Amino acid sequence: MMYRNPIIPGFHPDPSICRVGEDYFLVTSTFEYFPGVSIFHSADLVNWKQIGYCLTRDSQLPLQTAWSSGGIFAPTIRWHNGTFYMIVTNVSGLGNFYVTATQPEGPWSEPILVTAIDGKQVGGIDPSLFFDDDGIVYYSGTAGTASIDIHIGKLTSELKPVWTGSGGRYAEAPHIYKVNGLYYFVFAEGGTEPGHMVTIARSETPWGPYEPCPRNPILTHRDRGNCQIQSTGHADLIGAHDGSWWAVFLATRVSNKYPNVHHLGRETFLAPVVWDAHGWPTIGNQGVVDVEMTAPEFMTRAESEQNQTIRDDFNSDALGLPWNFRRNPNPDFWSLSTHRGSLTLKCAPITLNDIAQSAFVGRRQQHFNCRFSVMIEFDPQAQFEEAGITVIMNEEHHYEVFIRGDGRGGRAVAVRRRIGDLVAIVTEEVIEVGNVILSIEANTEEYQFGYEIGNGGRMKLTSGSTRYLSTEVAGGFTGVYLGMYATSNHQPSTASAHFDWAEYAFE
Ligand code: 6LW
Repeated sequence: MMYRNPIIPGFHPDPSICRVGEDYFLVTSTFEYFPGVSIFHSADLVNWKQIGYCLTRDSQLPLQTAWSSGGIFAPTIRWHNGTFYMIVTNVSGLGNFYVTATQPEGPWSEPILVTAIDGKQVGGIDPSLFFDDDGIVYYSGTAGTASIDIHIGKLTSELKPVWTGSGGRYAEAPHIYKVNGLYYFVFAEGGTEPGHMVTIARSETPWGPYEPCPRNPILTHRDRGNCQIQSTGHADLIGAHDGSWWAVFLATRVSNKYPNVHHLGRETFLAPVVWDAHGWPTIGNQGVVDVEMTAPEFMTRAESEQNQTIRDDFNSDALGLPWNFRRNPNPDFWSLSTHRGSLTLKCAPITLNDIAQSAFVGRRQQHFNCRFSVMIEFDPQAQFEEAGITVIMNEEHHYEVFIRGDGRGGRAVAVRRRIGDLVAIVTEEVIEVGNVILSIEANTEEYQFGYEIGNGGRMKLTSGSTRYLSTEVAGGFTGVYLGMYATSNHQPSTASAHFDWAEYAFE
């Protein structure tokens, strides 16, 4: 059987994986989004289901002032003796820390900060843990490798650069494994852009000296300019329960029209790992991976995630797993109980342009071709009161279709594009009273904005290019989100918008 990459589409970078018997758990980075660190379960390495988040409380995830692409960088997940450990960096708050849980769905513990022997917190990013057979636990990160007292998070040796990589820039994402009695040290190098790669070295002790693999890099698409898959790197290896080996790693997908930019973020990919007679691993086809690859033998069903419509009627007391806030939610700005059966967002003074907790609830765009639509009830009294839906990469790069007061006692539907310091309302039409369906329809090249009111049928407004929301244009480490928002544009207001339902349909 074949499987398709990415195994987890949309903005899900820096994957890390662990196995408990025949169950697999995987975590990914979440940056400024709340809750933090998505956790997935799979029984076959191909079909993944999100089961929760590791960081769900403000005390675990201070992001109030996180800039876009700040916050939560690359996590590592490990399981040892009945306990899950998820170690990660919050570059906007807690630094390097870990949380533990006995059940992967949580609850996860309060953060345990990683401190050096001098008592200062350990710096750097990309922390990882390795549990050796002799009971010693090792911490590795961009600051180096040391042994750690895993009960209190304190290093018990000096941090050492045990292997510094094969010479590529940005040696990061270290992980240590023990395979057939040897210690293997995996790194990402080259930066997370198209020069990205995975390299490996081995040693008889965790401390080195490490001998680099003669075939480094063991995974890269840096010279594959025509490939739809770019920037492969940041891998974590896993020995499966049937003895086969696999790598999960991040990569991006580009389109024919825009081969040098990507906007869906860095996604999670899977490739087979084969160990050669000399004890060195090969990832994929000599370091190259495809969209379609041969599945693990224990995969029993093909993927089911095709042509689906995911609808949320907001009838439950809690937000569904796909929904996120930008930074910690402000409880005054959102509610599922004010207007039963709908998500209420208050016209908060904060706008999507501010590095602050706005009234926003959104989900990842995970597919090139998709449609995000909502039914909104909103009666603005003033022009500064607006609510609608947005496709957003960061504060400076987003498009929205929204309703606002028309300045003459009525209301209007409008489309705004913000691309860097160019901000423009590109279309605006007066609309009658009543519920409105707002929609953003995406293909690889553009977002088409539209609305529907009464029996008027679907009205097309203008469109916006996907290119200007790409990482290469907007910067950062995330991918675009589709979300609902409301704002009073820094004015005092008591208005609210009610979203009766939201739908994400994809091909
Ligand atoms: C992460 C680093 C990287 O910490 O990007 O691709 C950084 N690799 O290892 C943010 O995801």
